[in-house]
Amino acid sequence: MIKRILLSGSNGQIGSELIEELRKIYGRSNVIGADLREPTPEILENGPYVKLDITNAHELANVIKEYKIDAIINMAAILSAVGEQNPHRAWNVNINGLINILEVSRELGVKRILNPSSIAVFGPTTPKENTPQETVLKPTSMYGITKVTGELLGEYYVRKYNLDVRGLRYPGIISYKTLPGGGTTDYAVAIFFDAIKYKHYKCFLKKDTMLPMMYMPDCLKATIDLFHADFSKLKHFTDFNIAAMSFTPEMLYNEIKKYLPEFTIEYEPDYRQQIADSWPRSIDDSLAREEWGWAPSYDMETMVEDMIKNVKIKVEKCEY
Ligand code: NAD
Ligand code: AKB
Repeated sequence: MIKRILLSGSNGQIGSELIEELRKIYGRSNVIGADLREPTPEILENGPYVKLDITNAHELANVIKEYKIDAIINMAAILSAVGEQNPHRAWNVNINGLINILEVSRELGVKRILNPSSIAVFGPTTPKENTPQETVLKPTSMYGITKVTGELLGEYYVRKYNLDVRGLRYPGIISYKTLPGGGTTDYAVAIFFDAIKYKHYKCFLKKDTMLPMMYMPDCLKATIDLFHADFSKLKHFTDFNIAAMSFTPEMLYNEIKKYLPEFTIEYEPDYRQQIADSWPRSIDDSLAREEWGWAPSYDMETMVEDMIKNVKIKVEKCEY
């Protein structure tokens, strides 16, 4: 039975929403948020939080002991676009931070670890359509390299130390509560805010760049369902493909235009185009469906409808 969870990276796009869902299930005081930032009164109002750098194994061990943590969900990471600007930092956080989590968990008896992966594990030589889970993994971005290494490290700890380590490959995650932290798929969030605020968006990817994407409610459901899956029944552990929808910037633009007819777009691809070109166009998630019952609820049309409604509210309240 899991009682106390440490959520590292709790201030990020996914962590800031996942923490609320976990607190509904486990109780507010039993989910400890952790991130690089000093705690603000607003953060502390919501529940326990510690300032923690996961690359510091000593600090991490102290937090696990102090709060009697028995599971860790690690959302702390450097994403693809920021990672290409500072590859060494990406390696340090995504790999040295992760190995600290695995080692400290093994030493202190943490029962379960969930560490997300990404479609960035795939590279230019991977089949692009309906990409299977088991396929060529030769990414060209530092972020992708750290994500493949992270999957393999997790599996190593399962085999070698019998540790319960799980993970899933998120596609680009779309949400409105916390802005994304520097990825290649971030355009699919920024476009909504600019459409509503300025009626114009300058896109950093080409109009026909098809990428796999997912709406946040499905991302949270997948994460919590895999976290709760019966580990003894899993045949795979750290590398589940999950999918919901795939679209290009032009397809998304046309869908948003149905709600905002004056909306215009221009395309000015930058260094992120090369990263996007190395990723799949669509994903085969049949193993997640088979092994732990994964199924998404949102497609592009229902996601856009919900995003427009909620981003309008945010913009009206001047929250962005
Ligand atoms: P994010 O960038 O929004 O948040 C990451 C958080 O980690 C930030 O709050 C940051 O301050 C924190 N952090 C960075 N370095 C840290 C350190 N050394 N110690 C403690 N905290 C640190 O990222 P996200 O989008 O929420 O992603 C969460 C996880 O999901 C990551 O593993 C990411 O690779 C994965 N993922 C995300 C997406 C997506 O589209 N959001 C897609 C695929 C995979
Ligand atoms: C990124 O673009 O870096 C992330 C991801 C797909 O891992 N959104």
